[in-house]
Amino acid sequence: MSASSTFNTNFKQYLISAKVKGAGIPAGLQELLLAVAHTCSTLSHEVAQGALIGLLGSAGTGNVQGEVQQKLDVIANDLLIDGVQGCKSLAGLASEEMELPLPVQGTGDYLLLFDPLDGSSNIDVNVSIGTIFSVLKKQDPAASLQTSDFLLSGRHQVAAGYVVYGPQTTMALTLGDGVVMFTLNKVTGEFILIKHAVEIAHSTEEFAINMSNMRHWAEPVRRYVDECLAGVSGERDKDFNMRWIASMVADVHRVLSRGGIFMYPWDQREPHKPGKLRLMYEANPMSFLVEQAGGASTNGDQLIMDMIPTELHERVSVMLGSKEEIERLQHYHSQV
Ligand code: P6P
Repeated sequence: MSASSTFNTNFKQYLISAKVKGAGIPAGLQELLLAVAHTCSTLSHEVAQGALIGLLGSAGTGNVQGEVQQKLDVIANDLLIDGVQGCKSLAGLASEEMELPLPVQGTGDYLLLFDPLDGSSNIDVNVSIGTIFSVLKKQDPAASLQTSDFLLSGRHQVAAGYVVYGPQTTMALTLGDGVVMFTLNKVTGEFILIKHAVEIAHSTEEFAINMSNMRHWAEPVRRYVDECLAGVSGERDKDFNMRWIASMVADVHRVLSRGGIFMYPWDQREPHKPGKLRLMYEANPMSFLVEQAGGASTNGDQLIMDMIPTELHERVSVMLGSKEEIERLQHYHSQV
């Protein structure tokens, strides 16, 4: 039996048949998610061309985060805006690459937030990068779009996912009733269902963190990592492996695929900033996926999806993955 004959549900067929708490997926949400998926299929092709079509390197511009934009950052942002703004169900969108939200012509009440191309520092060295997206519902559909419409906790997400552009282009998605994965068939341009009911093992022997920042970490993180490094002769009675791809989408995809813990915690390099990663369009969608897969996600003091945002581009300390590891880290933070 050829591999392809065992996977024959495309993204549209999945959305039509999916049920969340017994109810079907609203047509407007299906429309929006199909538009995101179609755009990411196009983006996958662009990313794969790289230097061949002059897409590597800096765009020579900066974003609201004060970061140098890569050419593909700008292209990805423009493609996503063009790809979804025709969706009647969309009320507005927000992007890591734009200071303010963008009202759209749609008359619906969905709000789309995205990091169009996360991990862009890896673009020029051919390491996996990805698109992260989150969908909220505007609480007051009749009113004109305000930034405050987006400032909802992660518990309000109705959908979240990522597309990782790696050896395969794979999408992970949650609609609030588990996590599913699709791989892009690059011949047909369709995302094909490859995995139902993704689950993260509650314990792990693998951690992911940028070790070069060790001297800057807060004590609870230092204690957790030291115990991992002490291995079988230390507190944990087992040896650990370490990974760091420096592309959140790729690191989180590994955690969803084989367990583990991903950390980008607060550190004292910029003490006034709570962390490097952004709450609304990186931490919240990834936390939704991880919780739906049986894991947990914290900033050390509280679950990330319980956090009430105060600004669109706010940053957050992120520790997510296998539940027992997150509980251990939360316990260490509670002792400070
Ligand atoms: P560092 C990519 O730039 C990113 O925002 C995340 O995708 C990734 O986890 C992190 O930054 C990597 O940061 O400091 O290790 O380069």
